[in-house]
Order: sequence, then structure tokens, then C-alpha cells
Amino acid sequence: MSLATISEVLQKGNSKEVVRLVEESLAAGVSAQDILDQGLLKGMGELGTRFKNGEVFVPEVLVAARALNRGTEVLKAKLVEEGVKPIGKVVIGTVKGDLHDIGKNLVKMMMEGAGFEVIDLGVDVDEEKFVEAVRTHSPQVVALSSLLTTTMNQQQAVIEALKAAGLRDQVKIMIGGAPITQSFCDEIKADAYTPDAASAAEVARAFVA
Ligand code: B1M
Repeated sequence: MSLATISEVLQKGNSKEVVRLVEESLAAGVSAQDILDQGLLKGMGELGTRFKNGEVFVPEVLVAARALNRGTEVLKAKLVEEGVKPIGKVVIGTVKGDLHDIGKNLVKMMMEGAGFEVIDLGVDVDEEKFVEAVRTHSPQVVALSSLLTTTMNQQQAVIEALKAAGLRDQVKIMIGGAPITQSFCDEIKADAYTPDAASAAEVARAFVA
């Protein structure tokens, strides 16, 4: 059994089979790191590209993400044992006044798939909670999602609050959501706008590279 099989089965969203194959690979002596990189994360990365190209849709990504989570649960103990470190930390949330979380959850999954530890603050998150989370977790990236034209300005409020707290320069601020554009990103001086979850993960990876 090759690790490519894990990648393929993950993309089909078959959690049970992913768990079985991960256990089988561990038993055969394959390292948890290789299973993670060449099996699970590779699969999620490929699916992310297909999602970006419009070849698969939200439901497929959600079931694959569930399979990824089940697979990483099996690996977790081994990874800790092998001393594998996440590539970085991301604090993510949907801004104050906004309850939409499907896109935010996809960004979270893609970031996790890219190897980040993600601290998810949920929805309707005010600027002070973001500031507090940056102080507590020292992430490299803060990711803000907004789906409403009435809440997009809240992304700027988060940036201003981080500035006022003296934390702005310690993090890269990424923004996204249906009404967000590159010109809005330039206007509020965020560090990056990405139109979809897969490119958000790619840009976050580039920030910590
Ligand atoms: Co609402 N809603 N909604 N809604 N809703 C929209 C956004 C809307 C466009 C519908 C419409 O009128 N055509 C409209 C906004 C209009 C506007 O502001 N111009 C709208 C409205 C008005 C409202 C309410 C005000 C309705 C009401 O109560 N009168 C209300 C507001 C509640 C609130 O937030 N305070 C409301 C409520 C809801 C539900 C609760 C019913 C539900 C949300 C459920 C949930 O999220 N758990 C809902 C839904 C589902 C939608 C639509 C139909 C779908 C949104 C979605 O999940 N899309 C939406 C219409 C539409 O988009 N067709 C609509 C799928 C998701 C994968 O896409 O979130 O865009 P999206 O994420 C993408 C990218 O944007 C990007 O990556 C994702 C995937 O690649 N992305 C990022 C997102 N965040 C990112 C962050 C990044 C990078 C990329 O970096 C950090």
C-alpha cells in the first residue's frame, strides 16, 4: 500500500478507510511524518487545488476535511512522540456582527491541511478578542473572514486594535470573504487578500517559509 492511496481515499472523503490505512501504515513502520505529509496533507492539498478550479465543491471538501481530522487523530500521539512541530500558528475568526462560518471553516481546514496549528475564535468575534488571542498564542498569521458588506469594516477595526496594542507588526493579517477585494485590502493595509480557502493556505505557508 502506498501513501498515494491514502491521499486518494482522503479526497474521496472515506474516513473509515483513511483511519484503517493510516493504522496499517504505522504498523508497517512508516513514519507518522511521512503519512501526514505524503498521504493526508498531500490529499488535502490536491483537493484544495481541485476546489479552487471548480472541479469539486463545498460538500466534498467538508467530508475530506473530516477524513483528514480522523486520520490526524490516529497520528497525533505518534507525531508528538516523533517531535513533529506545526509549521506555524494561525488565529482565525469571523468578525464582529457576522455569523457566517462555512468559508471560515474551509480556510481553517486548508490551513490545518497545510500544517498550521489553527486557533479558531469562531464567529462574531470582536477586535479585543483578536488582540487577546494574539497576546496569548503569538501566532504568525491572523485570518479574518467577513461575508457581509455591513461587517467588512470590522476587519479594519481589528487591524487598528492590534496597532493600538503594539502587536500589529508581529503578525501577518490575511483577509477574505465574499465582499472583500484586493483594493479593500490595500485600503485597510492588511497584508494579504485571497479569494478562496486554498490560496489562503498557500499564502499563509509563504508567510512562514
Ligand atoms: Co447570509 N448573506 N445572511 N446567511 N448568506 C449572504 C452572505 C448574502 C450575500 C446573501 C444574499 O443576500 N445574496 C447576504 C449578504 C449581502 C451583503 O452583505 N451584501 C447575506 C445576508 C444579507 C444575511 C443576513 C443579513 C440575512 C438576514 O438575516 N436578513 C444574515 C446575517 C446574519 C449575520 O451574520 N449577522 C444572514 C444569515 C445567513 C445564515 C445564518 C442563514 C447562513 C450562514 C450559515 C453559516 O455560515 N453557518 C447564510 C448563508 C449560508 C449565506 C450564503 C447563502 C452562503 C454563504 C456561504 O457559506 N457560502 C450567502 C450567499 C452566497 O454567498 N451565495 C449569504 C459558501 C462559502 C464556502 O463561501 O463564505 O464566501 P464564502 O467563503 C469563501 C471565500 O469567500 C473565501 O474562502 C471561501 C471558500 O473558498 N473566504 C476567505 C472566506 N473567508 C475567508 C478568509 C480568508 C480568505 C478567504 O482569509 C482570512
